Amino acid sequence: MLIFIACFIGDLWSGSEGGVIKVWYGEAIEKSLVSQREEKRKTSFLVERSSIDLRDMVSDGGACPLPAVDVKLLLSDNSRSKVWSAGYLSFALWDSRTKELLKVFNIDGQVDTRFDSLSSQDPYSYETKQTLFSSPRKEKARSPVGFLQRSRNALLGAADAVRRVAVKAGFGDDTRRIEAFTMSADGMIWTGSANGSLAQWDGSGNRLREFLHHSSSVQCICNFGTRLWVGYMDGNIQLLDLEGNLLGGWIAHNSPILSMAVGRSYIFSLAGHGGIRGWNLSSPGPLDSILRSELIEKDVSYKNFEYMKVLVGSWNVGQEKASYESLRAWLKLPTPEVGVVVVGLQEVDMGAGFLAMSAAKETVGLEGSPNGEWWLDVIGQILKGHSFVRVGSRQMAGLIIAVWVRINLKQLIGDVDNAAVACGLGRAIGNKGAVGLRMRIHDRSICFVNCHFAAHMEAVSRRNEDFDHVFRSITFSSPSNVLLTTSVSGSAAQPLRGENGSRLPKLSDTDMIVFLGDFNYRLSDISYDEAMGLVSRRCFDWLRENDQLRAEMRYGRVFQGLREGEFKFPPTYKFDKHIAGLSGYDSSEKKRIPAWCDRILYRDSRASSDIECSLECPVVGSISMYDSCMEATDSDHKPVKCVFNLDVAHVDKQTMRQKYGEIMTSNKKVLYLLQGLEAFPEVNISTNDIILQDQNPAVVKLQNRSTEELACFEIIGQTPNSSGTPFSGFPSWLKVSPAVGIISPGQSVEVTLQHGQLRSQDYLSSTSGNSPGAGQEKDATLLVMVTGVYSTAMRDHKIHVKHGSRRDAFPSSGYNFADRFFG
Ligand SMILES: *[C@@H]1O[C@H](CO)[C@@H](O)[C@H](O)[C@H]1NC(C)=O
Ligand SMILES: *[C@@H]1O[C@H](CO)[C@@H](O)[C@H](O)[C@H]1NC(C)=O
Ligand SMILES: *[C@@H]1O[C@H](CO)[C@@H](O)[C@H](O)[C@H]1NC(C)=O
Ligand SMILES: *[C@@H]1O[C@H](CO)[C@@H](O)[C@H](O)[C@H]1NC(C)=O
Ligand SMILES: *[C@@H]1O[C@H](CO)[C@@H](O)[C@H](O)[C@H]1NC(C)=O
Ligand SMILES: CC(=O)N[C@H]1CO[C@H](CO)[C@@H](O)[C@@H]1O
Repeated sequence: MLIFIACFIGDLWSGSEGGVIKVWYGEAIEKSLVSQREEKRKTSFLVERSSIDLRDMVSDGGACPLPAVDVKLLLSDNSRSKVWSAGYLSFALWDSRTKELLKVFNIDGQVDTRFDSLSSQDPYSYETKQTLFSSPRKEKARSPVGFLQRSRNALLGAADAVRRVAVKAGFGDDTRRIEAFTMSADGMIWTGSANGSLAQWDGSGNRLREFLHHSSSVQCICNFGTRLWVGYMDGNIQLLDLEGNLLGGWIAHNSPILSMAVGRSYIFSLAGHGGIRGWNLSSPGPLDSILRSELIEKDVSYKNFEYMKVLVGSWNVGQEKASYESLRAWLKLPTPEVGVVVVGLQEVDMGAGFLAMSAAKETVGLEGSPNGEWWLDVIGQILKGHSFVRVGSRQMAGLIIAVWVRINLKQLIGDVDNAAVACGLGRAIGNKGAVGLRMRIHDRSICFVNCHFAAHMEAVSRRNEDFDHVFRSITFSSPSNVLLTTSVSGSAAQPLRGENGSRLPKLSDTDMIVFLGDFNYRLSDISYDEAMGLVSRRCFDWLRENDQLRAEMRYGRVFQGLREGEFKFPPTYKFDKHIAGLSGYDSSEKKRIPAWCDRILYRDSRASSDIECSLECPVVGSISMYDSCMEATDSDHKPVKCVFNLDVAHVDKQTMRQKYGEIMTSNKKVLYLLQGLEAFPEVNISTNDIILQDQNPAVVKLQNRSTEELACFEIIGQTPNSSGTPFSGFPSWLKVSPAVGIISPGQSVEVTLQHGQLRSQDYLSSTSGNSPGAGQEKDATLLVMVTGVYSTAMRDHKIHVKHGSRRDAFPSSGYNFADRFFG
């Protein structure tokens, strides 16, 4: 069974694999719940027997008008006495009283008759099911043979399951497929598909309009009042009015929104990772902006700052393994205030064979290599002495990035996520490219990207392109949830977030980015001898004038918006190995001109350098050290390091909640608005007593006496108090239309009540004495439930309905169940 619902007249409908739809009769269930203990067995048997297989009923000698696809969605339309069932690309519409199939149609609203051919494409046969589910049970005996047999069966079963998934995917991966279903307060039906589109249908299955507001798959749709909330696969929620206009949207979770429900003045969302958040029903709305500005005014009371130092190091290790002394010299902590250490290495592993292998590994999501592990281990050893722990790492081919944090800061840091971008051959091989780590410090996201760009003096534009490619295409596995974590309870934080819809997980979203690595920019317009001359006289300032990177950045061609600290260290490339000091520069025939290949650049949340750290500009970094490490002679590059002073503004959530509460209860403008939201729409009912004769309709007029508020109404049956059962509130002999709706201020709605067809041959009446049969007088109590649009606070009005009849005039229709069960 994939879904079941309680239809308004108390029947249970269920949808299962392969297009099976069953109905369990409400009367039978009700009887089984109230009957005496001795009768329990009999009555539950009756429930079982009362279920009918609708697929069976509508099949005619093997030909079935219903597609054999899993029935994943069911919806009961009280007003029109209909049930919708949906699966994959098709819908079926049923009469909920007679269980007649009214219509089968596809997602375009076209009545389609080609379903039989579709279903035969699914080769997952009954036979396969048998082997999958029954054979392991037979192997209960725990003999060694049994074990082998079981393992074999398990393997075969797994293979089957994989095949089945593959087949299903091939069959069911159409992104137009239906994923969600709801009926809105105005009686319209809304569906959402995997391609992100939403469609509005009328009650008879005519497709009216289509909307596309987001490209992620719709997972659930929820309606309350005049608004629709749509939950998407990527964790976004969007808010629409009943005309389909987008009112707002936000990232609600960093995993799919599985379900939403309304309770009191909140809408709650359930995410795939199990988290639940509540969002105020009235938001977005005018209250938000007032709360936002009021809260910002009080920010001194809840604003806090975290200060720490971050050491970032980069080294092209040239496929060597460094000595302990080199590493110590490079990663020496200048002060105990350093709380985070980020290390990026290039050329940890190279060689064609290794690159091909790592490219293959990338495609199946594996990473790391023995050399990579060695580096992480030795650096970890050194940092462990200062109580650092590693919180994340990523390797792609020769590139590694890893982050260690001091143990006492670990609680501030989370959501570590990684990414990799290949820039080598065909942008597929990782000999050049980038690996990144993103993490949250307090509520802010900080991202470190270790890059290795194209080599060679003349490849400047290629390097610029590499940067561009990395910046644009780097994607982390989960969406940036920075703004999320500022949430106090959803409601409080919502005013602090941008109101506008989806935010793509792009690098530009992060509060701080640090690019480190071997960018490979060289010195241009200078000869080897000139350069060596300047180096030996330590005239690095002069040499810097020839630096390609600085020139390209001045022209705005690369690292746009990023800054670099002043540096006084000698060029870090290219050295003969194991020769100390400035005399170590390339002495080979190639005479490569020294260059500052290895650099560290950054951007924080400031637009300009004179802005102070605040909640609006929450991350401010400044450089306290930028240097190379001449002591390390293991590679042809020298390592570099940069120490940042980092200020992170964050919110003391407890205090902020308190301030929020104070504003909510004392601010005049807020109170005035709240009063408006809470005002309850008064609805008058023209009559509380209705007597129906035969098939003659009676009309009840609902009138909205409020001058401002919309009123939503829904008519349900009152559950008999004495029986205490959840079923059979709504009389099956009564048609009420419309049973849901919205009344504008000052307007009224006429609801028609009519004696409808009795459900097909009330077979239970023969076994129950008090069930009103045909021709007898019947009565029922209906509840007209009225709510506003911003709160679930509800008022109900009772209507008593009596029906008398002069003739026995109930046409029988549908299937004769009495014959089926008792005949
Ligand atoms: C998305 O799916 C709907 C049906 O669910 C379909 O009408 C629409 O054309 C599809 N849109 C795209 C872009 O495929
Ligand atoms: C949500 O909004 C309602 C008004 O619709 C208000 O009464 C309630 O206090 C709000 N709750 C929170 C937590 O903001
Ligand atoms: C937000 O949406 C409004 C209305 O659609 C639009 O005018 C505004 O420019 C948007 N703001 C941003 C930051 O996208
Ligand atoms: C609506 O109900 C109120 C209070 O019950 C009553 O005073 C008023 O006359 C009613 N108005 C109409 C039009 O029924
Ligand atoms: C059910 O009936 C009892 C007594 O008849 C009454 O006290 C109680 O309020 C009723 N409950 C409901 C939900 O109407
Ligand atoms: C019955 C009743 O009071 N109806 C009111 C509904 O609202 C309109 C406009 O606000 C009033 O004019 C009606 O009197």
